[in-house]
Amino acid sequence: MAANDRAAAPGKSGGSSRADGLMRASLSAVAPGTALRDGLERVLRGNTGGLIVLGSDKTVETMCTGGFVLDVEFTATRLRELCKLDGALVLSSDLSKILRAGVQLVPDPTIPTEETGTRHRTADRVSKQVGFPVVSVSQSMRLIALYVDGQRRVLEDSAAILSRANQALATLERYKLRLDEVAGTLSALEIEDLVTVRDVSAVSQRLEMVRRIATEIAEYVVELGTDGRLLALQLDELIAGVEPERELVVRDYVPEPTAKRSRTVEEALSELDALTHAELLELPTVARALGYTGSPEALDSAVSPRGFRLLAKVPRLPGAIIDRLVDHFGGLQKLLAASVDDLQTVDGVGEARARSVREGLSRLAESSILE
Ligand code: 3AT
Ligand code: 3AT
Ligand code: MN
Repeated sequence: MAANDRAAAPGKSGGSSRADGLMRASLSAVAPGTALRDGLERVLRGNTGGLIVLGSDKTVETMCTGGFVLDVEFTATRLRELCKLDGALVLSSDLSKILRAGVQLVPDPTIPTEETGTRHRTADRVSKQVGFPVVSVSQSMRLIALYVDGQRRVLEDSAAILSRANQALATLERYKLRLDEVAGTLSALEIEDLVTVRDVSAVSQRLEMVRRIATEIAEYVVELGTDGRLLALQLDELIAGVEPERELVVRDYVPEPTAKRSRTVEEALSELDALTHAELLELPTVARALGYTGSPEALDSAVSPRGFRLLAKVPRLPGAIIDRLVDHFGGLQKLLAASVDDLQTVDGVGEARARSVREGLSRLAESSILE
């Protein structure tokens, strides 16, 4: 079912398509803590069943026969009462009003549906035809399902989602520890100018893994509504800085364009994003996504960072200045060797800032010594 679909497709972190966005918005609209979810739970407990269209336009109106027009403010208790009627409910698109109750919906019968039972076949067809989400509360199976553009998701209770989310959170914690390790090693190697493609690929790989499991947890957070608040806090704390770091690594190491291969930072980032789960586990594949040759021997070739990532660790240094520093010195080693006077030759770097860059880099160098 829904949960298994998600677990079975860990490869793509994506979630960028329009349908996914609508599903996420719909899950959020029926998440615990919303009046709509409260109403749906009441219908479920009341055991009457229900069919609710979450939005209205011309197409929905032409699909409605019978029943009556209400146009009253939405409340959970009204939803429950009106679901006692035979037929469906139509809500306004902002979900603030109940527009119609007791209507028979007549969607295009040629729209294919795999569902059985008239309520569920109708829910599926209407959601495909009008593009609004449709919710069914099944009387016989006692569950709430959300139909969005051909996808069906059963709403689970928070305890079940939380137990999966907590498992994912434990995985995230382990991934994050490992990421911190390899990122620390990379910093130390950068200071000594001993970085290989392998080290960079390992950090990119770990950043990507952390990011993917975080995306999965973010989906649970949406689904959990108010029951996911604590989870959201834990997630935010664990992934603070991961997204910028991912880009900084690429900016540090994406190879200079040559005749044979050239890759922009954006291309490298989207190639990393596009790797399947299995591909992500192979360092040569990750190296290729970054723009390197990616043969096993090439993994051991030396590379030097431009310095974006370490400069970003210097407190209160604006991005524009970082760009200019990297541009001027052309690499981390030159930056590490630059004196306060050298640093001041860069536009926008006065004496105070030059000192703070100098001190910041020295401190990083001291704290990053390899164990
Ligand atoms: P359910 O959730 O449907 O079980 P409800 O609170 O929605 O309960 P209903 O309007 O469905 O209540 O009414 C169910 C029956 O309860 C109908 C009637 O036989 C009895 N009932 C409700 N109110 C009264 C009352 N004031 N006096 C006597 N019987 C009542
Ligand atoms: P249950 O799992 O039994 O709740 P179902 O898909 O088996 O759902 P049924 O054929 O048992 O559906 O119908 C149950 C109710 O669903 C009957 C009616 O109130 C509502 N319903 C079914 N089709 C429509 C429709 N086209 N428009 C409005 N309401 C409908
Ligand atoms: Mn039935």
